[in-house]
Amino acid sequence: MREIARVSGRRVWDSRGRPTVEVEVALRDGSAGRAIAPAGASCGSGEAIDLRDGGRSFGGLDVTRAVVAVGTDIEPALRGVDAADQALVDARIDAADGTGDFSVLGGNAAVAASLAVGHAAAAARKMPLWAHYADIFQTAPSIPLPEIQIFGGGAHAARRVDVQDFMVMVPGASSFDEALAVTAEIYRAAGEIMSERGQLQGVADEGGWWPVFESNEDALETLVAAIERAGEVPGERVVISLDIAATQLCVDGGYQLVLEESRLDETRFLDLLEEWRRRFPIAAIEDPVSEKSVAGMANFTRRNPDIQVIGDDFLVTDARRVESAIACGACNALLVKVNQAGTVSRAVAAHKAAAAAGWGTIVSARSGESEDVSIAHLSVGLGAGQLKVGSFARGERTAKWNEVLRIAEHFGDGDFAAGAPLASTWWGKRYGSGL
Ligand code: 2PG
Ligand code: MG
Repeated sequence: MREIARVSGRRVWDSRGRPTVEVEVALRDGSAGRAIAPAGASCGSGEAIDLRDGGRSFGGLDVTRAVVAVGTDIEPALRGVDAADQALVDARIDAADGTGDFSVLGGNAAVAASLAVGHAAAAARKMPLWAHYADIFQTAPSIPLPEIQIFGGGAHAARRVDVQDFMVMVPGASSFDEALAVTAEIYRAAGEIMSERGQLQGVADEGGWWPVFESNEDALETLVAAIERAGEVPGERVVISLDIAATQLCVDGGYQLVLEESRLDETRFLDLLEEWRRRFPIAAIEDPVSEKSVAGMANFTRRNPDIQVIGDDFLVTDARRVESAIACGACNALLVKVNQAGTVSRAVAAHKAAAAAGWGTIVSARSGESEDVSIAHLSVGLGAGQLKVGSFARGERTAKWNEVLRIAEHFGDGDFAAGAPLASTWWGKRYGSGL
């Protein structure tokens, strides 16, 4: 019996130098596990509450209340529970909070505890976390296609450009290692181009180059140039993916583009995105409209059935929102962020709801991260086809890519998702059956 004996919390630090919650779980058999809560900057309003102290310390972002809740509420709720019973563990955490949005315990305390229990259970079972997850959630593990940021923008770069993530995917790669290697060349080429133009100014929150551009199109043109300089033909092995994070741009129902000094209504904004996808080899767009605009999301998905339309702030890793989006044809892929949901079980429920409808799922990190690699294991264990953890620099990002490289050694090349998640997109139709 892998009974939980002790659950303790501590304050640690994230990649933005902000406080966050770490939870450590010890089992009666001596096994232990720990996990660290991540934190977003561009958050959906329906996310589990990231509990902060307020006041003056650390800009109000201290986590004393959440850390205390681990000892006063979460430990008593979990003591004696079988750590391998993640559903019961998460139900107990849910009940201890009692609000549904984790505003009492803090989603940060809840998610760190939920993940830490999985690590402890996997240790007790003497198996890797990904294998433990695949077993308890009855999923088929696989190695995901990475989605990697080259330029950071939006809320991660002081709104220097409007679009938040300019990313690439290498669906034409034959292994995870090859996908990373191709991306490394593109990342390097992009840095060289910025340097030659005198525009190299370090990196944004997730390790992508700081976006010194004249316009959003300038960023896209530079990305295409970097792909070419890396010796690739844009749109063949390599495609572009954008996270618009449009909720952040939305003011009074219109979309404000800072560099272009324009304000567009939703129809004209969607026209602009469609113009970009005609000009550039874009295979996926995340949050193209505000989280409030169900009609806009359904409209964009209907008009662009041949790209991935991914819901992040729009769906907040909530199975019920996924079900209603499926019913009205909004989105065709789900971003899975465990801390948006608050527990692993809730995140897995959202993943399963999406996968059952034939949607792709992308397990994702947050802009505030740490050395914690739980989501690398979750993406493999669930067989989610894609993984997004930011860019190719900074240790909190490479920790996750490197962990998947290690895990992939237990798999064959045939277990790499490669372009399969993009099968229904224009890329899949053009190249999917074999490059
Ligand atoms: C997103 C994430 C990661 P944040 O919007 O998808 O890029 O950002 O963690 O700030 O919400
Ligand atoms: Mg997003």
